[in-house]
Amino acid sequence: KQEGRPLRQRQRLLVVANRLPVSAVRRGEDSWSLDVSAGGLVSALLGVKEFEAKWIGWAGVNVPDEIGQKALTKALAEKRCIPVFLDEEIVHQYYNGYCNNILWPLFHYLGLPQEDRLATTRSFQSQFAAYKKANQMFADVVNEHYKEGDVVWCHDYHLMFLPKCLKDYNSKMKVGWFLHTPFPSSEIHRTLPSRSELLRSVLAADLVGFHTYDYARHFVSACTRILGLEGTPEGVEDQGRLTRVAAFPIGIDSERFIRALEVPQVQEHIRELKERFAGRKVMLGVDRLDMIKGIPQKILAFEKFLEENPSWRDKVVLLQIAVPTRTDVPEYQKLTSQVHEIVGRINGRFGTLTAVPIHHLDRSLDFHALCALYAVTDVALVTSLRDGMNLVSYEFVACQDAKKGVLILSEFAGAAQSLGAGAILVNPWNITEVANSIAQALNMASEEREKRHKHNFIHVTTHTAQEWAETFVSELNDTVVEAQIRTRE
Ligand code: ADQ
Repeated sequence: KQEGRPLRQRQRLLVVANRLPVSAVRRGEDSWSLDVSAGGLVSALLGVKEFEAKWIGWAGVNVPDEIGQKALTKALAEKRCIPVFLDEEIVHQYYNGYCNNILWPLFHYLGLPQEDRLATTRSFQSQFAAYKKANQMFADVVNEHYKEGDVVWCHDYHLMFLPKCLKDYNSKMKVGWFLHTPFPSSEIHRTLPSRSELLRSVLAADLVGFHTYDYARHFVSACTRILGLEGTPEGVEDQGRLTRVAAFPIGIDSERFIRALEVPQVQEHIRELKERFAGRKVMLGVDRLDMIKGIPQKILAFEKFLEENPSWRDKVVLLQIAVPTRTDVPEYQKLTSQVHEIVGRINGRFGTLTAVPIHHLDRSLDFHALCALYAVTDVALVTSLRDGMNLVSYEFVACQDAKKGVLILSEFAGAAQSLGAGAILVNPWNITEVANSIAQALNMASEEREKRHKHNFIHVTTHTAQEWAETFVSELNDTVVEAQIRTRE
């Protein structure tokens, strides 16, 4: 990665993502209440001070009437957000269908949907058509608000068709695209019926970014093998035009977590949790309830650990906080019941009248409660089957400077490449290996814990979300400037 050169003052950055960072609730015909989420991406982009960032995306609600749309647009403008209105049918076909049922599992090596092949093939075509239509609707809104000199940063697998739509409008628009998931091996990507069209569209961007060098390499291989283009150390070349491809590993706003630990409310939570679990080691899992997170595998590994280590049975507790997502997709409903069944069985098997080994919560926790949990944890268990990066592992490390707990981390999470030296890396499919790692983590001597924690803490506090955003945007600016110089020459 290049060192960021000084950025121009107050250039506008249009951030385009499927979802806006707000939840909108309708209070009346023309009134809305908005709740701005304080996730990593939001704080990362607020941190890029040289830019005036505006968000463009879907507000997550269906607003069929003009009065409602106008009122929501006005309310969002105060939060520097611009809505894209998608109707229910488009959301069903584009978001639940093509994005979450096709691209998401494919990019995480879970393959294309296999049941009822014919129906899938038919719906595949209509879902891809809806995907392109939705991307065009995003492009229309970007184009309407774009001013010369703006930089446009498109996010994630929902918007792979967007770079092409934008360049069709205006070839001089500076367009970057970043993928938050893994990009799979080209052998996986080539099973996708729309493989070439999506690759070509992404290549229309000036800069294409991934979390890890491996994902970037897979993308370049897909372009060379499937499209027959030339891969260079800089990216992909097509008829003299270079699309720069590089790795930009994301981070978190670590200061926000570290500061939170000083808040009286968080300290009170910490005291309560310590009291509640006194005499027991606390193990923690925090995940969206998604098949990629390997939650059943994690719980089965914990069961195996209890089976093989009877002396630990009343001395350790696993807290699994799993926030439900995509609840209208049947596979996610099945996963919820599967997890409940396994947890019930294990608690029945190893629980006593006064204590159970697993506390499983199907919900999200507020920021302060989450920080307190991270702080009291002895061992965090991140066992994703695949994960673009995994920010939970970063958040845990940021909150552990006092305790110096152990991170068990899947080797298939992007974070394994940055936190691997401090964590215990595991293959989440190997239940015995994960069970042994739990024993290793719980028995680890304090000097080793300190050494491992220090390594990871330095990484998490220096490779922040803000640095990630600045580097990407600065490199995007440079790429386009270079392209313009080439044209002038
Ligand atoms: P996600 O798949 O959502 O993100 P992750 O990176 O772990 O995964 O981020 C999840 C966020 O949600 C974290 O900030 C976490 O604190 C929060 N969260 C999860 N469960 C929660 C709960 N029960 N209660 C409260 N908060 C909860 C996608 C990719 C990742 C990539 C990120 C960023 O799948 O691989 O790291 O984008 O690029």
